[in-house]
Amino acid sequence: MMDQRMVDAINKQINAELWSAYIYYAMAAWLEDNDLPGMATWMKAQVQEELFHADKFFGFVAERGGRVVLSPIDDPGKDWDSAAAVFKQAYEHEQWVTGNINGLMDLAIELKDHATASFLRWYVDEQVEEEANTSAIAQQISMVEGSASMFMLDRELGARVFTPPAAAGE
Ligand code: OFO
Repeated sequence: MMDQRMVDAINKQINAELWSAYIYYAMAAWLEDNDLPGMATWMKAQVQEELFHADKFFGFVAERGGRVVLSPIDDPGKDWDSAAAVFKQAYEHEQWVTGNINGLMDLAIELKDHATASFLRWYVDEQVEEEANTSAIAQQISMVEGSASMFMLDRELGARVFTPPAAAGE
C-alpha cells in the first residue's frame, strides 16, 4: 500500500500527462489548420504517447492498492505564431514535465518507497527522449521554416507512428 502523499502526487501527474495530451492535440489542430499535416500526424502520435504515460501511472496506482482520482484538465491553448513556436513550447513543456517526474522521484526516495522509485525510473529515462525529440524538431524547423525544405520536413515528420513501448519490447 502506498503512502497517500505518493498516491496524490501520482494522481496530479496523471492530470499533467492528460494535459500534455490535450496540449499536443490542440497543437495538432493548429498544424492541420496551417497546412502542415505531417507535423499534425507527429503531434497526434505524441498524444497517444501521453495517454500511454497517464495509463501506465493509472495501472501502477491501482496495482498498489491506491485510488486513481481524476481532476479537471486545464485549457490547452489554441493559437501559435509559427510551427517553430509550437515545437518550442512542446520542448519547454517537456522540461516542465521532467521537473514533475524528478519531484515524484524525490518524494518516493523521501518516503523510502522503493517500488515507486523503481517504477519511476522508466519515466526518468523517457523524459530524456521526450526533451531530445521536441528540442531537435524545434531546431530543425527554425532552420527551414519559410523555405521549400519545410515541405520535406513536414513529410518526414508525418511518417511517425506511435508504438506502445511494451509492444516494442521494453
Ligand atoms: Fe509524458 O512525457 Fe511528454 O509530457
